[in-house]
Amino acid sequence: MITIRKAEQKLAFGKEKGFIEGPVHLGVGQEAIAVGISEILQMTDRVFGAHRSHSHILSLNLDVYKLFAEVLGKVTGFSRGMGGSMHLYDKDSGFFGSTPIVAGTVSIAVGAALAAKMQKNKDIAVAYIGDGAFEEGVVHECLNFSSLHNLPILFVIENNLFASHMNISQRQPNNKISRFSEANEITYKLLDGNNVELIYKESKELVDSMREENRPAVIELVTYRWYGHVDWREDIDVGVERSKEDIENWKKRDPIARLSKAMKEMGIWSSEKNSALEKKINNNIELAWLSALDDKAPEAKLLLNNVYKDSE
Ligand SMILES: Cc1ncc(C[n+]2csc(CCOP(=O)(O)OP(=O)(O)O)c2C)c(N)n1
Ligand SMILES: [Mg+2]
Repeated sequence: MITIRKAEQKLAFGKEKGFIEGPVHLGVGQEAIAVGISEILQMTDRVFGAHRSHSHILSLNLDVYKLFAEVLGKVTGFSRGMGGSMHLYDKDSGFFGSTPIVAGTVSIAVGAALAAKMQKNKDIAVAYIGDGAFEEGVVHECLNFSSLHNLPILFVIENNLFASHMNISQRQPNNKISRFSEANEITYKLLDGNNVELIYKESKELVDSMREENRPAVIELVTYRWYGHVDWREDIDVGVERSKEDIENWKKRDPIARLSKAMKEMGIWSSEKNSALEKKINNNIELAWLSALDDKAPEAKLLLNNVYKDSE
């Protein structure tokens, strides 16, 4: 969680200082979700994300250098520098892709779950879905289809209460999104999205039974992003329901500080160990950033490669 946070904070810096060309959607404050979920996955599971997916890919493959290179448009990146922050892909670790089209990967995740069921290998698909993405019609078709056809797919709702600059109270009559799973007779859990231990335990229970029974499940995790919708700004000036006070209150529920405190109370962690770990991570992040900055961009003539299946 600390590595993911510091990597995203480095991207915030890189964007603000003009090193990064494309937009970066940061999930600082939401790290517990992907980390808690990824901990229970096996390498052959099929995970799909969207525009805010740095934590999704890093929690499967903590290669910060490859993420930095990708976001900086370098050939050494996860998608060879051709995707940027919103088109991340790392098949070897099970990250089957992200795209900026809101809810654009959810039906593909359902297809991956159908394939897993046909292959009978007990793999599952995971679709990360924002509270805004959940308002897309295709998600409801996906819930329906996966329930009817008994598909092993975990719909992970990252409910950070915002879709771009609009609070959920301006978009929905009720802020509990998991209520839609009842309509499709899908098991669901509604949890504190800033408690990594809880997320791990509760989703493990769901996933263990999904692997056996080929059923979908929904897990809704309530959280908050510290930055605004995109890049490094806080958005308190554009968000109708987002104030400095809200951000400060949510920072008190910081998933990393909470875990650290709980571990200290159990006697298995200390301030000294924490500082040493942070120092080591800071060094790694700095090295990864500097080497990615030094790397080359892909050659222009490669631009159309990979557009069609058989192109070189
Ligand atoms: C189909 C589509 N509609 C609209 C947009 C513009 N857009 C980008 S992100 C976003 C909000 C998504 O909110 P949510 O799913 O809650 O994810 P979050 O940004 O909170 O992580 C919107 C409307 C888009 N990229 N694609
Ligand atoms: Mg949201």
